[in-house]
Amino acid sequence: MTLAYVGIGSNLEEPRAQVSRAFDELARLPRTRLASRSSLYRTAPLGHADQPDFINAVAALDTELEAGELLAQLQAIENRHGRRRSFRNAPRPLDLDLLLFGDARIARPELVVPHPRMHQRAFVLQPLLEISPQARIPGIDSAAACLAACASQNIERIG
Ligand code: A4P
Ligand code: MG
Repeated sequence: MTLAYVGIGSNLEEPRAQVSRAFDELARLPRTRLASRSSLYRTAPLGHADQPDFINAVAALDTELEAGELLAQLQAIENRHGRRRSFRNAPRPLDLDLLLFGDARIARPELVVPHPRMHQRAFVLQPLLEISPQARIPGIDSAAACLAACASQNIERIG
């Protein structure tokens, strides 16, 4: 059994509903239990700035899946939400990122864990810390220390 964390993001087509549905779908994954869900957060877009605000959240999963199997399940959920892969950081109805997979460090072409940008993103770190105050990012630092370095990013808890 592995404790994994998944980052959820949406900024198209009723983002709050997309994120709520994503939690329900994560809860139904095979050989997996949804251990906790963060609040929802409204966050300013990072990267490509000319797009709507995001709703972000983080889910904790207890899973017997391998990391690659879990990534495939996340991509299947994204596709069911009408995800079209256009350009990097494009607006999207649903983005699911595998943030942490136990204390694993993975560097495959299709899967990098810890997620390589999570430690720079308040929209990941704040919901992660809400459900896991002691979280550590293997090879980097505690999530709390990383969040302290992202203080300028605009993020609002909306419940
Ligand atoms: N991939 C590798 N590692 C992982 C991982 N740990 N989790 C590969 C998920 N996927 C991983 O992802 C591209 C490829 O990354 C996949 O084929 C997978 O094999 P994608 O989801 O198709 O493309 P993307 O999401 O556009 O790119 P990327 O690099 O995942 O973007 P990010 O870093 O996820 O950033 N601003 C706010 N406020 N909130 C957001 O949620 N999200 C982004 C997207 C930008 N700005 C944002 C937000
Ligand atoms: Mg992604």
